[in-house]
Amino acid sequence: MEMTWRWYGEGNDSITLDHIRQIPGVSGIVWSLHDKVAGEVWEEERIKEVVNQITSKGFSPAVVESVNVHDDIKIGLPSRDKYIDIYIDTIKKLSRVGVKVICYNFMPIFDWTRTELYKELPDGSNALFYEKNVITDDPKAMVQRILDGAGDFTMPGWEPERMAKLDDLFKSYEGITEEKLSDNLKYFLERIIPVCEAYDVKMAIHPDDPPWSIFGLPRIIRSRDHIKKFLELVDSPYNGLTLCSGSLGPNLMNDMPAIIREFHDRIHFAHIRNVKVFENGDFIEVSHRGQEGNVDVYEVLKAYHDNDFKGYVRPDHGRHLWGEEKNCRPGYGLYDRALGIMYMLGIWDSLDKRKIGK
Ligand code: DNO
Repeated sequence: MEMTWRWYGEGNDSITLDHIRQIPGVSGIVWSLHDKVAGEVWEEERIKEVVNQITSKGFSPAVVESVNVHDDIKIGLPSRDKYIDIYIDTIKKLSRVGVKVICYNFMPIFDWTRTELYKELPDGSNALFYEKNVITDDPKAMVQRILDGAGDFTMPGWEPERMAKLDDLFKSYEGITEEKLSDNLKYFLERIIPVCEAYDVKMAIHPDDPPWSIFGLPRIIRSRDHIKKFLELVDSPYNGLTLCSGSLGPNLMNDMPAIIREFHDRIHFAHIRNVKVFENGDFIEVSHRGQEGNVDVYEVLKAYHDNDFKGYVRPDHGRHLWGEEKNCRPGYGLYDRALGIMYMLGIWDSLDKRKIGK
């Protein structure tokens, strides 16, 4: 596996590339042009500028997270073709600078959703929390909560300009069932995957987070069966997965190691995160150590290791430690993600040694 770190870019992240260089084992930076909204053109100079920053510090720029998909593509409007053309243009440009994997999602309107960004844990740290009862029929109250909580940082998928048009967005999704959303995803994939094959860029869809429908919106990547159906929409290795243990994990029916063993050859990017699920279905993000939550991170890594996984991995969200929440993106502090890397590499190294009989 190739260990990576998600970095939001110069001036847009409290963590610098020099900080990241000091975390053992990180070979790649997961990046994006974070000011681009879905459907916007990515200019070559902007791409090169960020790639040069990354490579000048000795990192690989092979993974982009995300190139966001315009709502018109998800809804299936006639204007989708124009946005798919722009997406294809971006795939080609990214291929030319050495990008191998593009992470994206196909969640209507919202990206990942939490009800509290800084919920205190018993040890005094705090983390992202999801309280089922807070998700009511009123998405606007939810949006306000998230935007207030995020402070100066814009959360991916929760950009204030998009959120201002919430009523229109909800209206345009009326009548979009799971089946229609899946057809629209197929349409998108049928156009882009041949380009990905020609340009050697693998697409890696991110699962729905949380793995159930919210505000009545359809969600189609949230279980083993959904993944199987998704991979069959276009049966090419270039149509693959970002397998996120923390997104699928809150549904305890999702057996992560089993999903990895079944689909490992289509997983191009692994997000590894642990969540603790409470009896009432609420959940909180906890440290990567398996015992602290419901995701058995050892078994997750073993499933990858047994299958000789060569893809990219990143510690997904972490808790906020030692007061860093005052100055970091929610879920994207330095310390807990670095600790998570050391835990994961510790497991991986010992699995390596065992394999060669040491
Ligand atoms: C959460 C991330 C997601 C992910 C998108 C992919 O922190 O894992 O926001 O980047 O869903 O498009």
